[in-house]
Amino acid sequence: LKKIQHLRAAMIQRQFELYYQPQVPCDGSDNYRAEALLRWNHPTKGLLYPGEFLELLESSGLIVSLGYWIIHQACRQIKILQDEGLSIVVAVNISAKQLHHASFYKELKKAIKKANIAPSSLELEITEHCFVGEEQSVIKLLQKIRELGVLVAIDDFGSGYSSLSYLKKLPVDVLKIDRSFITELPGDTESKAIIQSILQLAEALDLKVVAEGVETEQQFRFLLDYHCHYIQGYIFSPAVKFNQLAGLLKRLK
Ligand code: G
Ligand code: G
Ligand code: MN
Ligand code: NA
Repeated sequence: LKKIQHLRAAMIQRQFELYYQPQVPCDGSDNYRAEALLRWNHPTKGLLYPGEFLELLESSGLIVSLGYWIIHQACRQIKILQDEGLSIVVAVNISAKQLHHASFYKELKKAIKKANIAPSSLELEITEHCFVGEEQSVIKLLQKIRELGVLVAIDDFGSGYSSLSYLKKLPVDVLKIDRSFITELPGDTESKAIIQSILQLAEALDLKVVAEGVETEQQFRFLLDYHCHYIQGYIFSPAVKFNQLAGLLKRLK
């Protein structure tokens, strides 16, 4: 309970911050992309990662209101980058609780309008947990979100129960290959086969693929050889503060 109060106080005192990790296009184009990742500037413990507080944010329900701040903040920061002449897509993680909240669509629309950005510069990363028990309503919601022009990505793809048939029904634009498969490259035959099939499937369904957690030259090579679209990982950069992002993206191009 005390911990929940700390979280609430942290929100009020604006101790949360969005960091950004580049997703580098494999074709050398300037289609810049980045994933927004939440950080907590704790007054005594220093910089905290979601692993230390996300579960409590979710179980307490605080993720809903903080989540709206996250979306608004990402939209404002997209606008700043666009005003600097950078065309970028920013992906924001959305928990099941946020997506299922009654005002989600309305708030999303409001954030985009208020920041005055193109809806297509925002992407929502959802996981398969979002569909559990709510499949039809979530599909309808995602359809509306995509009609607005916002992009939708499936995060941690391949790690859950996603069967291939369900992809047919899902209104999505991007698959993010789960990091566990990338980690096992290049040695692991099964991981290789799974990544190859995800890339083939994506091509057939006209989806883009982001590989995350890419750390080594060999992993990068493999993904290039099999025509992955975007690479995210420490091989290029960890998530950085917003004010470092534009310079970083230009250097990485
Ligand atoms: O860098 P990393 O430790 O930031 O992030 C760990 C996990 O925390 C990510 O896999 C992601 O699912 C989750 N996460 C990070 N930022 C956010 C956020 O802004 N909102 C939500 N709902 N989850 C986030
Ligand atoms: O939401 P999601 O699980 O996609 O968030 C990405 C997570 O992966 C974040 O915690 C981020 O810090 C982490 N990450 C990003 N790139 C790498 C990497 O190259 N190696 C490892 N170990 N983690 C990474
Ligand atoms: Mn993610
Ligand atoms: Na992920």
